[in-house]
Amino acid sequence: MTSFRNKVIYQIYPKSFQDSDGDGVGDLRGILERLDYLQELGVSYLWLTPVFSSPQNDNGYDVEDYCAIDPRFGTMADMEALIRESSQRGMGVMLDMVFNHTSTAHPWFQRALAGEKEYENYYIFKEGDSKHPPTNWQSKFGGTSWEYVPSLGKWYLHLFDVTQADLNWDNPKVREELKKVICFWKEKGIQGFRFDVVNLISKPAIFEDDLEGDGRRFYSDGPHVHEYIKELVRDTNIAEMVTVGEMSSTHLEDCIRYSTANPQERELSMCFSFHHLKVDYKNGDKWSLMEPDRRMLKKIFEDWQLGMEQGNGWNALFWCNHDQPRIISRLGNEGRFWKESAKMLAAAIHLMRGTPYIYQGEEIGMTNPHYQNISQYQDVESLNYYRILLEQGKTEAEAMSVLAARSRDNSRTPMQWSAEENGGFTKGTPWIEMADNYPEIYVEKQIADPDSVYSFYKKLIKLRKEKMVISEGRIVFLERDNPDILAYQRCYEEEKLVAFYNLTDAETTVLLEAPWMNYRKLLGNYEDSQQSGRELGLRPYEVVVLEK
Ligand code: TEU
Repeated sequence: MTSFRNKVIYQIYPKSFQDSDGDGVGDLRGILERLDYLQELGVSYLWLTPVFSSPQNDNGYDVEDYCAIDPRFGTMADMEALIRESSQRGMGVMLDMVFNHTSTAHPWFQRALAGEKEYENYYIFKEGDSKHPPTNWQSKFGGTSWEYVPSLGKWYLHLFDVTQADLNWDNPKVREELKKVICFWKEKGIQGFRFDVVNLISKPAIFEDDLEGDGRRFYSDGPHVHEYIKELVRDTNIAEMVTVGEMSSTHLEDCIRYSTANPQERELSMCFSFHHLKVDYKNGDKWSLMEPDRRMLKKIFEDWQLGMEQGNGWNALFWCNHDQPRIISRLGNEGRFWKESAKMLAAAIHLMRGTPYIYQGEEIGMTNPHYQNISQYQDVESLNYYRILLEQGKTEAEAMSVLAARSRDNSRTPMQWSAEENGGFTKGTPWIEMADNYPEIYVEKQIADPDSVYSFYKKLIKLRKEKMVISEGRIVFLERDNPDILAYQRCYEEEKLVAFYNLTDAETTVLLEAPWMNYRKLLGNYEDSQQSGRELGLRPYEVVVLEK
């Protein structure tokens, strides 16, 4: 049940991983070609973002048929081969269940539009006049979260794109339909599930304006969310599988419940929360730039690590995914200390309490692409906000610099495999432009190099499998008032680790406690160590991990 604690999960964004047929879009056969690479890296599960039949307005998070593969990605036979071949290599495939909403192209929504009352009740339709949306709630992608349907005289709720209509989980028929989807994929041999924005599924009984915000406080960790997740897990019998919920604007107390190890209260294996990735949002606004607040970052790690440990919950540990800019470009250094910062940031989360996730390309230190032109961006959210930023009075250059830091496309550039044209991703034209540094940063170059970022990730994955202190140990934070150094101790019975991370590009020192003087160095990102007596010197972005 807790077998995921010593494993590492690898996230694949299929559209940008490997193209096998030259159409510029990655596909399932492309993933098949790269399974040996993933096995060699040592990861245990492959989470694929949605490959279901979809109009692709939100790159597959707008699902039209949960039980069919989109032809852009391949066929059901390809998916079956992927499940089989991954399993032969000791890896399980996890699929991404987008159950908060469907595409408006989904037959359920189409039947609702055609006037079938039964299907109208699959979604959240509200009466109202065409001029006034039912509430002032905002879509996560900008603008109102309601769309008016003249033929019905009603509005429907879409927390994301206008083509992503929110499902009505209060309707038991909807819950039954979604359980069938889980069972369908379980029978195919899927080993785990990621649930997209699953803490948004339960909407309040009364819909009212949010006078303090954009509406999220009414539906994030909503009234029946725990009940609905428990029911879904119980009725599909997936309690023993690896499951992770993506929790948007969530609370610690709820995440403890979502991921509790208590079998009577079983919901999911673990949670993604995002508070640690908002420490560079000015006033909490993703579209206002600010230098990262490291004090806040450390405080969030402390609260969530200790809180989840005390509450017997479990964190998903991650810096990167398909919605986040690359971490090196954000908290690390793309220039002189590229390699050091990539390794330091990797160790910082891989040695914490939780299950680490690697997002494709993170293991070779991929960076943001530095797009210069708005035509290079593809993402619906980026294009919406570009327009909104201009409407707010920003210049084009200002809006472009915000996108360069914040766009989801920063992580969606193709995987950099080799020195070939397009990094070996495709023989055609990539659907989205490569990052500018693809001729320098690529897999082939790093595989053979024991000092590479790739080799360091491989070591971290191996260490987690070998050492109970990493997978099971308690955590205690050190250097708590020092904004520049993240430091913690892990303890499991007699095993002990102490880890120091210089989060900055300036040299600094820490004072070792007497017992640590006899510890041996387990891991680092500089060849030698700078220790004299009790003083340990830390160079830019240096990590030092000592073991008893
Ligand atoms: O993301 C949910 C989500 O709220 C964010 O990460 C979102 O991208 C961000 O708040 C916008 O600023 C999930 C998926 O990971 C994402 O790709 C989908 O677009 C979204 O749900 C809708 O399904």
